[in-house]
Amino acid sequence: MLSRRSALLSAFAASVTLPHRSWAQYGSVAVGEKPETVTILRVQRRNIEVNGKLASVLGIRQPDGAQGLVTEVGRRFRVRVDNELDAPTLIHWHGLAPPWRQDGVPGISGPPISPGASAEYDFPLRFGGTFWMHSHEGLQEQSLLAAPLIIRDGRDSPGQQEATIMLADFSFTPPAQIYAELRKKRTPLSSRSAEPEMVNGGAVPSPDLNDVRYDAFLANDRTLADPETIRVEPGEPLLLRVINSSSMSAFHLDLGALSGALIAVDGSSVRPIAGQRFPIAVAQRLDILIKVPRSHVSFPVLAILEGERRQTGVILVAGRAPVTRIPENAPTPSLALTLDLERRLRAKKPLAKRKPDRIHQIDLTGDMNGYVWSINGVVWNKDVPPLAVAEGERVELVLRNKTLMPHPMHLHGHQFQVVEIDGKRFPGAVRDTMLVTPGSRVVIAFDANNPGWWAFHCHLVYHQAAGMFTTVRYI
Ligand SMILES: [Cu+2]
Repeated sequence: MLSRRSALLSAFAASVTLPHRSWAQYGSVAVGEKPETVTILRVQRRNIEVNGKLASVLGIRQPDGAQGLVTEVGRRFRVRVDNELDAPTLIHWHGLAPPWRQDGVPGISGPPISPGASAEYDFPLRFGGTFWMHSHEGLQEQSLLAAPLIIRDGRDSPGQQEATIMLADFSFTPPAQIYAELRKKRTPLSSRSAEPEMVNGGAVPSPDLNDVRYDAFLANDRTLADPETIRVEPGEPLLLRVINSSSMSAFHLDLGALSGALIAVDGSSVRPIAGQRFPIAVAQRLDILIKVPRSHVSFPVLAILEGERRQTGVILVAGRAPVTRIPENAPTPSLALTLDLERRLRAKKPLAKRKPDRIHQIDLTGDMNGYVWSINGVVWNKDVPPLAVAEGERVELVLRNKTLMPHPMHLHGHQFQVVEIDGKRFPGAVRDTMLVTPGSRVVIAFDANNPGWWAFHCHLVYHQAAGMFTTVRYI
């Protein structure tokens, strides 16, 4: 565990120098260039301990055990993914803007990687920030097939203290079984309250939040019964990179006695907002700058499940401070996530002011009854026509949530800006994943500058599997 932990924290990790070779699939290498440095990422099974029991999960590790990848802006993303599983897989680089064939979405960007096979990636990294990587194949994400992808840039100083916190939801029930239970017919609304059937990681009758009953919530693979403790330097600033890699769970990140400044969301800088609690929907990231107190203290950084008391987190330990046990339930249930903070966020580098050339109306539709989720009333299938865009256009997507559940919507291959919430126009955050709360109307804008065929979907893994998925295609 120790080596894995230090890997998560430090991780300018092992790269392997391969002999000069051609990159037939993804472009060529000029003759006389230095040998390529290729980072190998192995997709493999691994064991962790959850609630005192061994859990077999999946992961993405370098040969030295480092999870994921830390690299720098301006370098190329040169990676070989080795599939060491006994099933096909494909890894998506969440938040990056690669050529579309390297985006890692089976059936859209290309085929999955067969067991025992590899795939190669090579593209320039034009912007930095806190990103992540995860399987886009089936329900593998629920088996923790995800890892950090940190791209340092001019915002980072060489010796800065930083810690990455990966949040996840975990069940001992196999993902396919969780999904099958969700798909079973729901009972009518009127009789729901009388039936508290919350068994085996299966479905909870409530239609609004948290429709999977998880066995644990993890921060860097651990629960609060045995949390990760992170040593920090008293009196020094600390950058927290928080990644919500959960399949279904949104949290309130709680800094406890500390306060921090939110400086970036989804890797993109915002005008700093001071606070003690920040919402984080599925697939989103928060960069929070904390001033570590001068005294020798330990303090938890917690993530409280929305609408509930259950929580996870890590313990920051400044100097020689004892670590106190934090309960796995908060004293009071948290509220559902709202867009209150989102309305206050302002991009540091907004898109240029411009009228949209093209607007797509996108209704988020579906029903807990039968667990059917869709876009504009259509469950995703290969015959659904893509949302057309043309290179050079400013595109706006008008998202209206017609359901009772919040949906974190992720656009692949582009960074978009939040430009309107419930009729109020403002230059909001630049993101790659936007929460659309029940009943709300959100407008996001992007410049069509990355030709290809791209996924656009709800990032709740079972909603995506049930059909809340569509594509954007350049014409
Ligand atoms: Cu959804």
